[in-house]
Amino acid sequence: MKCAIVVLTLLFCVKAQYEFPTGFEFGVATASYQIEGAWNDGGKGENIWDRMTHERPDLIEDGSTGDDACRSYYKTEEDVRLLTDLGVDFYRFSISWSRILPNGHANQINQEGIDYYNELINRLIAAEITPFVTMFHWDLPQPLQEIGGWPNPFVADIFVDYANILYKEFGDRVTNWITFNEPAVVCEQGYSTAGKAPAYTQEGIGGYLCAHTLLIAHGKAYRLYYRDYFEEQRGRVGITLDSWMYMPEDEESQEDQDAAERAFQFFLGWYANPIFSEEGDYPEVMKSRIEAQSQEEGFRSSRLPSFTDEEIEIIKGSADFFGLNHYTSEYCTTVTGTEDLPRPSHSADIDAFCYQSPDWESSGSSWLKVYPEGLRKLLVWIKQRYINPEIMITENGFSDRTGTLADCRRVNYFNSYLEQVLLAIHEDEVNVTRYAAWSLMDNFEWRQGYTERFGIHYVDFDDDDKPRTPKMSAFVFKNIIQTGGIDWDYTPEAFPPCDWDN
Ligand code: GBH
Repeated sequence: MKCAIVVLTLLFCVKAQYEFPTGFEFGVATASYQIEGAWNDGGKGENIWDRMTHERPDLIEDGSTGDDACRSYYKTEEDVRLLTDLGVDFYRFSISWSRILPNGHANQINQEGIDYYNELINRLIAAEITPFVTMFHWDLPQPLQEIGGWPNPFVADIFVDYANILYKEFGDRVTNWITFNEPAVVCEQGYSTAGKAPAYTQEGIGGYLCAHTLLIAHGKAYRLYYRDYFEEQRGRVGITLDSWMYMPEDEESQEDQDAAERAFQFFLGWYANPIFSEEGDYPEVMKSRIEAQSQEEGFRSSRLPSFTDEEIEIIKGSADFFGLNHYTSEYCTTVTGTEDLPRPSHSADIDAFCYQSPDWESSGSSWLKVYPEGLRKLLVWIKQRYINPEIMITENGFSDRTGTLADCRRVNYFNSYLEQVLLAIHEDEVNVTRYAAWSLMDNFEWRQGYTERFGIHYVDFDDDDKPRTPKMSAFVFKNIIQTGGIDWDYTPEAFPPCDWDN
């Protein structure tokens, strides 16, 4: 017993010595469709999530929509007050394309939409909170879906026109831009597996076409900023990629190492290699495997489109920082029964079987299991593969289905994951400069509707006014921001202490 106490104290000392470096910034994140509501107010046009939730309620766990969500469209003052109370350095939110350009095209600008974001941005600046703006967090204008959405290559320039308007209207005050949130989800789930709107099921084809347009759109939007705006606005433009940590099931096995590597390359490398690697373009393993599979399947050419040399150059190096969303991890091994996987498909192309350890703590989301060490390993992986980029963690968080205010499990999640960030910074010298908790408040969790809650503020969705209440995690996060370190013993007033043994 004595030994255990000594060990615990030692552990505590080791943990307690690290602090976030001066200049490290904390924030919280949200996305337009998940919080704004006002789906048809203020001149906004229809987007693909409006369409899907209205026409296919069966695809949403509780049959709900984002029509009202958290009503943030009407609550800029209140939301900025929550942010001020937290003491965050920045607020990561997204702009609804259909609110700015109701039909998706730049020929018709909706002034009311511009006014709304101006109000939000100005309030943030008055509160000394940096606006960190995502241009696209999944809510494509419906008229652009009707011309095919992202698999249509013409959508790239239509996006660049939209980006141009955002730089022009907001760039005098917004100097932190993220073009896309999680392209792998947009493309693979949107166009191949129906996990997100528009819920197409063109497996092995749709996702690759979508990604191709999206990468070109990103590269061009980045170049436009440096051509026309940087000199005056002096901002930064990046992209947010999502990744799990993929680990070999058996560390000694070459086959398992290769399986984890393929999973990495087909999810993260798909976007990171063209943008952040020395050579640019899709990862070799994607090019060769998809080519071979396509041939076997009788396609006339690879299902993975190829970039021109000029496109490779436009995309290569087109990010001033690496935005990273991370929640969970997986072990990978080789698939023996590839015959069972649909052909063609992204998963058959990968040919790896990845799964989560049953020992990891579960959450309110089927896919989210707690493995904090995965974040540190992933940060090191990114540092080594992509020339040590500046990494901003743009999302990390934990869900439950209860909405409890005494959310000790969420507090544990933040403390443990942030501890791993500290280790990555101090022991592995990973250049992490920002951390955003997902999310400022409970919100519309896509196909899970309002059943899964990620907020550090509770939202009462049964009340028409959607009131927000801080959970314990909000106070703990505030304390981390204030002190620059993690304190496991910190118990905010009015909450019972958490029992970390349970
Ligand atoms: C983020 O995606 C999103 O950016 C954010 O909008 C969202 O609210 C938040 O996470 C919480 O989910 O159901 O097994 O097919 C995180 C990455 C990718 C995780 C899709 C869930 C679905 C897995 N997400 N994934 S599954």
